[in-house]
Formats: sequence, C-alpha cells, structure tokens
Amino acid sequence: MEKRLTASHWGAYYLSVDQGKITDVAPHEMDPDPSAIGQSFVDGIQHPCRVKHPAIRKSYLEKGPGAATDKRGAEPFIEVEWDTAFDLVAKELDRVRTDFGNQSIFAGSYGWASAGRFHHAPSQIHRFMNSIGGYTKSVNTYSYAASEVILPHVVGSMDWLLSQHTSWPVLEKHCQLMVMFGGIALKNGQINAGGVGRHTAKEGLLACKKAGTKFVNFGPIRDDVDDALGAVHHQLLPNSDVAVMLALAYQLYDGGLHDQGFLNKYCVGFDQFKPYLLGESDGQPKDAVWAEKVSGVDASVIRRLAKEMASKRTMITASWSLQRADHGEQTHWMTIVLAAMLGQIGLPGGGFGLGYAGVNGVGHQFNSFTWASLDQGVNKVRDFIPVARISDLLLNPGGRFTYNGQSYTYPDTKVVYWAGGNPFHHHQDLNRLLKAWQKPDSIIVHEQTWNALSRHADIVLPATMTAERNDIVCAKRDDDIFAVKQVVEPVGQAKNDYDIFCGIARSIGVLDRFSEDRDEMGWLRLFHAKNRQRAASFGIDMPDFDSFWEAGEYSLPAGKDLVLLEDFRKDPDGHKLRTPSGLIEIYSETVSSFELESCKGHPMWLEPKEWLRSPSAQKYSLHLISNQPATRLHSQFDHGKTSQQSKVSGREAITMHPDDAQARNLKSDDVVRVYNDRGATLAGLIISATVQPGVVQLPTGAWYDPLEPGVIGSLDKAGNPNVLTRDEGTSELGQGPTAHSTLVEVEKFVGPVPEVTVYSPPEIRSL
Ligand SMILES: Nc1nc2c(c(=O)[nH]1)N[C@H]1C(S)=C(S)[C@@H](COP(=O)(O)OP(=O)(O)OC[C@H]3O[C@@H](n4cnc5c(=O)[nH]c(N)nc54)[C@H](O)[C@@H]3O)O[C@H]1N2
Ligand SMILES: Nc1nc2c(c(=O)[nH]1)N[C@H]1C(S)=C(S)[C@@H](COP(=O)(O)OP(=O)(O)OC[C@H]3O[C@@H](n4cnc5c(=O)[nH]c(N)nc54)[C@H](O)[C@@H]3O)O[C@H]1N2
Ligand SMILES: [Mo]
Repeated sequence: MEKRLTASHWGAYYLSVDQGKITDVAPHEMDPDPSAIGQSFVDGIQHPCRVKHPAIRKSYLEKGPGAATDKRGAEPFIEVEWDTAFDLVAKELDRVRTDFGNQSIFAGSYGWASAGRFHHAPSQIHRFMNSIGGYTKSVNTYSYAASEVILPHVVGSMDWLLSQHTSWPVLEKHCQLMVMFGGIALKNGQINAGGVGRHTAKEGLLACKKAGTKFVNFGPIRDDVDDALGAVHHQLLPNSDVAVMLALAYQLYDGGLHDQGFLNKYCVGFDQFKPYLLGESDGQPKDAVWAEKVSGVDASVIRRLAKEMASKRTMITASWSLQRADHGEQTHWMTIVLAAMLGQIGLPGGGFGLGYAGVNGVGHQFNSFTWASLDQGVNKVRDFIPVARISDLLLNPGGRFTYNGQSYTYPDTKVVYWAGGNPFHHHQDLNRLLKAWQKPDSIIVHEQTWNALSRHADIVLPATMTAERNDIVCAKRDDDIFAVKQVVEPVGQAKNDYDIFCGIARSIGVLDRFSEDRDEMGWLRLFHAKNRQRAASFGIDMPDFDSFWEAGEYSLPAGKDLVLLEDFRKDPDGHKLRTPSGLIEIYSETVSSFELESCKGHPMWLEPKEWLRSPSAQKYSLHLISNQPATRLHSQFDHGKTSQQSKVSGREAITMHPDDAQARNLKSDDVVRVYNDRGATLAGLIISATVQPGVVQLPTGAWYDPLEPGVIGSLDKAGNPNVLTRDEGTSELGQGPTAHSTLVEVEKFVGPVPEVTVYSPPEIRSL
C-alpha cells in the first residue's frame, strides 16, 4: 500500500492507494486542525457519478446548435470519441466568432474549480478563449461582489484589504473585545482558495480567548461562533445589521465617545453623514430605540455595548455573508464607519475585519509575494457582466445594466462555455436560470461529475480530478506549497482541461499559441522557476525543481505579523489610500455623483425588499439562510462520504427552531417541502434552538435534482436552496448576489417521498 501526498482547497492529505484504488486518507501532520472534507477523497474521486466519456445531448448531436434547447436537462446523452468532440466544439466556436463575433461567447466561467496553479480550470479556459480572440467575461465574485465595488470608493480594494488583515497573534496580544456581525464560523475556515497547509483560524481564536478577549456576536445562528469562545450572543433579524451598527455609532456620538481627532485626520465626510445619523436630514435619529424596532436587538444592549467598545481595544468583524444580501454595499461600509468613529483603525487588535475565517487565509500572516500562475493572455472583447447577472445576460440581449456608476449593454450570447464552476450551484433563482439557459445555441462544459451543470449542457467533456494529474498546489500567498503528483489513473477517458483545450486548439489551428509547446511538466517547471526567482528577490533560497518535486512540499519562513492600515495610521501622507481623497471616505462624492436610489453617498439603513418585516412575510414567514456547507466546498464532493453522511432522510438538512417546528406540527427527520413563489425543494428536518425563531438554515451545495427534469418550476428533491433565492442585484452599484435576502415557508411533505437520483449518471447511450 502506497501513501501519496495530495492537496486541495481544504487541506493537504496522504492518500492510501491499493491496486489503483484510493482506500484511505489521512491529514498531513503539519496541519493542527485538519478538515473532515478530505475523507470524501476515498469515495469521491472514483465514484460512479464521474463523467467517463465525452457525451453529447441527443438532439444536439442529431440536429446541431440550437436544437430543442428546451429539452436541456431532460434528454439522454450519446457518447462520442474525443476527436469527434474536439471537432464539434471547434466548429461551433468558429461559427459563432465568425458570424457573430467573440462577444457572443460567454466564458466568464465563474467558479472555484480545484486547487492547483496549472490545472486551474478558469485560468485554462480564459487562456484558451484569449487565444481565439476573446470572450465576454464576468467581473467580481459571488463571495463579496458588493464590497468589491463599494470599498475602493471607501478605503481600498477588497483583495488588498484581505491580504493585509490583522493577524491572529496580534489579536491575541491586543484585542480585548471582539464584536462580530455574522460570527466567525470555523466551518468556513476549513477552506482556502488555492490550498491550505495549516488551518490556523481555530487556534488563533482559542489563543485570543485564553488571553482574555471577550466575544460578542450578532446573528441569527449560534453555531457561527465556536462554543469554546463563550461569546455573548444576540439574535437579530437577518439583514438588519446596518441598523444595529448605526445605533452603536449614534450612541458613541451621543455620549461623546467617538474619536473626533481620528475622523478629522484620517477620514472625509463625517459631517455629511452626521445629519443622517442624528436624524436631522430625515427626522429619524438612528438611536438604540429605533434600531431595536428594526432589528429586534434590545436598546439597552446597544447602549451598553457602545460604551464598552469605546473603553476597550475593540475589533469589529463582519462576515462576507452580510453583503450577499439586498443593499449589501451598506454593510461593510458601515462596519468601517463605525470602526472609524471608535478611532482604533490601524492600531494592533483594534479597527475592523471583514470575513475572519471566511476562508483560512484571513488572519494568517502572509508573505509579501504571490506564487506563479498560468498566464491568461489578453482578452480583446470589452463586454462583461457583473458575475451574478448571468440570467439577465441570457434573457436580455441588447438590454442595459448599470454597474459602478456607468451604463452598459448585454451582448447577444450564442455559446455558453463553463469549466471549473457550477452555475446550478452558485446562481440564485434556478428556475429563472433554467429559462435563461434555453436561450443560447450551445452550452459546452468540462465537468468531473454528472451534476446539474453537466446534465443541462449540450456537450460534456470529462475532466480529471487532482489525484489524476500533476500540479503545484498553494494559495496565492500561503507559506506552504505542495508538489502534488498523479496518484491514480483518470477515470474512463477523462482528460486534463489543458489537454482538452489543446485538442480543440489543434482543430481550430491555434495550438502553438495556446500551448507554447509545453506539456504538463514543462509548465510546472516554468512555474517553479518563477517561484524560485521571486523567493530569491526576498532573500529566500528555494530548492531546484527536482528537489522540490522529490520532497513534495516546501514551506517559506512564516510571514510577519500584520496590523491592517497600520502604515496609513502612522503616516497618512506617505501611505495614502487609493480613494479620491487618499483618506477613508465616510461620505463618497463619487458614489453620491452616481445619483443611485439603491446606494447613496454614505452608508444608510435601506430596507431589504424581502425580509421578516416586509409584506411578503405574511405569506412566507421564515427567513432562509442558505449559508456555506460544513461538510463540502459548495457543490464539490456533495457525492462524497463526508457530505452524504450529513444528509437527513436522504437529502440536505434544514434546521428550524423548536417553536417554528411545533407551530407547523413538524418532527425531527420529517421530509419537508420548503417553498416560495420562485420554487420548492425537499429537505430533511433538524429541530434545534441554534437557529433563532423565524429563521431556517439550509446550506448551499446539494445537487439540484428536479422531480421532472427539464421542467421549469419542478420540485427539487435534494435540498438545493437556490430554487428559492432571489436573483436581483445588491444595488445598481455593485449588482452582487443577494441570496441571503429570501423568505420561505416550510410544510410537511405528504405522499410518497421521491428518491434522490442525482448522484447516479443520467441515461447515456453509445453511438
Ligand atoms: N444560496 C446561495 N448561493 C450561493 C452562496 C450563498 O451563500 N447562498 N454563495 C456563493 C459563493 S460565495 C460562491 S463562491 C459560489 C460558489 O460557486 P462555484 O464555485 O461555482 O461552486 P463549486 O461547487 O465549487 O463549483 C466548482 C465546479 O467545478 C468543477 N470542477 C472542480 N475542479 C475542476 C477541474 O479541475 N476542471 C473542471 N473542468 N471542473 C472542475 C466541480 O465539479 C464543480 O462543478 O456559490 C455562491 N452561491
Ligand atoms: N466548509 C466550507 N467553507 C467555506 C465554503 C464552503 O462551501 N464550505 N465556501 C467558502 C466561500 S466561497 C466563501 S465566499 C466563504 C463565505 O463566508 P461567509 O459569507 O461568512 O459564509 P456563510 O456561511 O454564508 O455565512 C456565515 C454566517 O453568516 C450568518 N448570516 C447570514 N445572514 C446574516 C445577516 O443578515 N446578519 C448576520 N449578522 N448574520 C448573517 C449566517 O448565520 C451564516 O452562518 O466561505 C468559504 N468557506
Ligand atoms: Mo465565495
């Protein structure tokens, strides 16, 4: 039995391999807090649901592009040889770019794909598309789109902020009070985009606790904070955080506890914000009594906490989930304004943090250089969409949209091409997506499994998984970098995305441009050479490629401790922020000049369209939190054992408060129907007071499994919350996703419970 190193977005492990089969998995010894998601490697890689052969939807193979697009998801697939598939894809891409132009190819292809610098499917697809003249892309992420657009106006880019976050050891030494909105969920810290050597969030938090940090959390779900932290927990109505933050700000100002010196020296626009805060501009002071009416948080709690925050070194944290909601731009902006009023930004242990443990990297000490990745080339097409506007793009060719103060047009999409992401996982209002999905002539995907994405495509090309190929795995800035070797043969005829694109590039006649005549190991050697060079410029002598490859891993000396915005605080002229004023913008002239109803010049409480105090709550009286799943990464490895073991009554679990369960006469393990006007899904019931009354939690990631495939509005059998969520942008500014602003009703499902069938392949025929 061999033990072979592998590495993933959720950690490094050793796989035991016996006669070509993965039989066991053990975490890497360097990891103090390994993730159980790795257990899914045992059955997840060589699972029957893997795509084994290139496959074409029946009508598409018979009649070509545009054939019976309303049957996507409902027809059998026909297996073809690779060369046939390459030619078919090449011919269609050539037809579309010649007849309509490259902007008619949508290849934004958002998604997390797998860890690995070379076999990173989104980089591969973008490089390939650029080698044939470009594609319509998507901008920003599902994770924090609203903040990515608003924060450059306020303090700086989200990516830059996240790479500078105050690190755990500094918090341990200096932070006396941590006030959290949306918790610091360790289930999320299991993950890091690109890879993770050591999971440090848990030990970081426990060290703070041991050193005496007091934790206070506002949120609908108690589990968002580890029990060991002994946090004081305050329930609040989902989406009402801005009201509580405003009231804390009001109480600071009212009590003379705000730091006027900090506001004068490091910020602009407090004077424009103040009339709103005090109610001079709209007749409503944003005091604690007002906030209680909005959020349900006791006014006395807010008053007391404001005083305590002003008397201690206080870190205010907000999870990313807060801004995946209607008017999400306001949440992190207001977090920063509140921290600015406390005046501790740039001091060790104080200020603000966005998304601690949202992924493992936030709070980690980073090194200052980034590892090499695949050069994607230049995209000649200017068209783009904000990432969550995919259904709008397909439904409204030629239609207009606004984004960050400007107006743009949606191109006419003929081909949708995806590799490394799953819109049937990530997008909101799947029934609306299904309608939009009928529009393009061709939908081409590279997939590993027969999940909802591949089932709803025309051309499905089977892609390898990590253990089936060689790669270098590391997060962009992590200290630990792994040489991950192929451990098992690819299932069936699965190929690496790179080799798939080489095959298509050869048919089109652009192979040289795409491949630069390098094979897999040639690219890995190139990356390593770049990495060594970068390390050397920091005085670090990395081993040569062969030694690295042989050793399997390399760790940089730990990065140094960080304090977010410390340089700016010490020397605001020498370290100007990249905002128009160079300072923190409590009021933004730029945003104000856009004249948007949905995002004004300073942060405000703007009522969500759908929440527990909106009229629709009469009909749908439960707020749905579709948060990140603890037992998988999004939809990845939903078929694996760690995820499958967490299912209740054969499907995704929904958690409900005992009072709500009693009112609906529901029992534990009941199969329930969760529904609203947009759709319905089945879930298995967990009754627990960890969620507050009026809130239900149904994590994302269960594979969409319609009772009647191809029928828009069909009941989903497996528990995918995105048949219920809203597909509207956060605002005309950011256009981010708003999954966390959703109301539903829940009832016992009556009648024979349909079996979940999505984890076995669909009907596949041979030619
Ligand atoms: N309701 C609701 N919806 C949400 C969210 C929410 O909070 N609530 N959160 C959103 C967020 S933050 C995010 S980031 C998105 C995540 O959305 P995605 O990133 O799209 O989700 P994944 O399941 O990670 O999708 C990755 C896909 O790539 C495939 N894949 C993996 N490796 C490879 C490879 O090497 N090659 C190829 N060709 N394919 C590969 C996997 O099989 C899988 O289908 O979801 C969003 N959706
Ligand atoms: N295990 C695992 N970890 C992951 C991922 C995964 O799929 N699996 N995905 C990764 C990705 S792509 C991302 S972007 C991050 C996302 O990180 P987050 O955005 O932080 O993730 P969520 O789990 O959606 O939300 C965290 C908590 O916010 C709370 N919450 C929701 N709405 C509100 C609200 O209005 N107010 C308050 N106060 N709280 C609210 C919920 O109780 C929820 O549990 O997670 C990453 N980590
Ligand atoms: Mo995300």
